[in-house]
Amino acid sequence: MELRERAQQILNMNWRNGYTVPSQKLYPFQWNWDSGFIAIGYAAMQNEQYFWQEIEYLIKGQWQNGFLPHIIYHNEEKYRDQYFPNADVWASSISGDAPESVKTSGIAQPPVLAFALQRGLRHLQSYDQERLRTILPSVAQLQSFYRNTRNSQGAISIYHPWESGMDNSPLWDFPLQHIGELQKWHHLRRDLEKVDDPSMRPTHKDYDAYLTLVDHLKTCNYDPETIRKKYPFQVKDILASAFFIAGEQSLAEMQRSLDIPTNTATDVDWQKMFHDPTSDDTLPYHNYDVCNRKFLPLECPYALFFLLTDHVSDQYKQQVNTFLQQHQQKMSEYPYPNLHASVYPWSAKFVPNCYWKGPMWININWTIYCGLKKHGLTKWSTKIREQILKIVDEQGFYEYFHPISGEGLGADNFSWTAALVLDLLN
Ligand code: 9WN
Repeated sequence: MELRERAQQILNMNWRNGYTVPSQKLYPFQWNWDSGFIAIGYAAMQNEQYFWQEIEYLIKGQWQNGFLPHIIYHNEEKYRDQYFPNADVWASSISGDAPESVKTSGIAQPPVLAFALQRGLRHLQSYDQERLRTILPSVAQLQSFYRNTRNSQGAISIYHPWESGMDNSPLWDFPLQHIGELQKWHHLRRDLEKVDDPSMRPTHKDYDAYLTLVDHLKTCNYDPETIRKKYPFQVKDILASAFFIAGEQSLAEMQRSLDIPTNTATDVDWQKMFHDPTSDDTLPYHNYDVCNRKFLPLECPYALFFLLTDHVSDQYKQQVNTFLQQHQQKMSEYPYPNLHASVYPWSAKFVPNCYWKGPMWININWTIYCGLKKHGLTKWSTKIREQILKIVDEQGFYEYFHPISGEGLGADNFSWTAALVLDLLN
């Protein structure tokens, strides 16, 4: 069967009458950034109904203050025992802003919605403008939430490793050492029963830290102002910032297309916000730990994400070019030398088969591809596109891939892998 048909079959299989689960076994609810990528896949299939519904179901979980949680627990009672943390752990109702109609988590994920919505619309041959008009205020509210509560001149702070989407990346090791005593929560985990090799998942200590942070957030009643003053994990994050800034642009363009006034941010200077003056890296842009006042360098593709944004300097583009040359050379003996690992094999922190500590993820590579293409760096974007299609064709629609052997790892029939393949084939 052709790649396109296999991808479509996976999305149809993971569709749950309004939204799509990331994978059948591991993740039984709707996840925020997964949904953005998945909606793009439906648009690339010209399935306009599923495209709109995926986004509308995501927005059902939006809080009154604009915040969009990372998990929307649709059909919560049916699946509550299959995933930890379940909705009760979050107790989102302690915030007066949480919706009553559906339970949600209390943290976010990279804000991909505005960018994904616009990319999806570009795939559709024609679309219902009134449906877009109805959805746009929620998207605008989400962007405003970030602009007003998480933002320092375009540098967006995240409050939890799960908010980054890259849960156990070594990026969070240092800030997690400074969150105080850990409570014991890991005995409640459900994920380890569902995977073949538990060593590929986060450790028990990671889970204790994740849930200890949830307790801290509940103590702040999920109130953005209280969190900003008292909460121990605050990191200015490049991926969240890049999607926020790109989202501002997407939102403004969609608003203009419908003659809606826009107030998106233009005073964004990410290059200043993330530049680490002590770094001699080819791309000297790193996440910044706000609580402990420290840059968090890691050999990983993070600094490439700014390509998603409109305003990049010629100097940055040259740095990117040099960085990609070096990357290709170092990867030359491996089967997919232009794909980016979540942590590069030459880093001391690299663990090839452990989740976000080494494996290659399709959404990360697709994001880099989009940025390279946007800025005309097509020599590189073409290679990434070809190798994403090749790895999925040869290894399957996995959640992540071993960067040295290419082997598919984690969940099979993974929704965003299928959706982003459809985007690339369009
Ligand atoms: C916690 C659903 C999500 C992705 C994340 C990925 C993983 C959850 C988990 O699965 O996280 O949110 O239980 O491990 O890290 O990026 O959105 O696919």
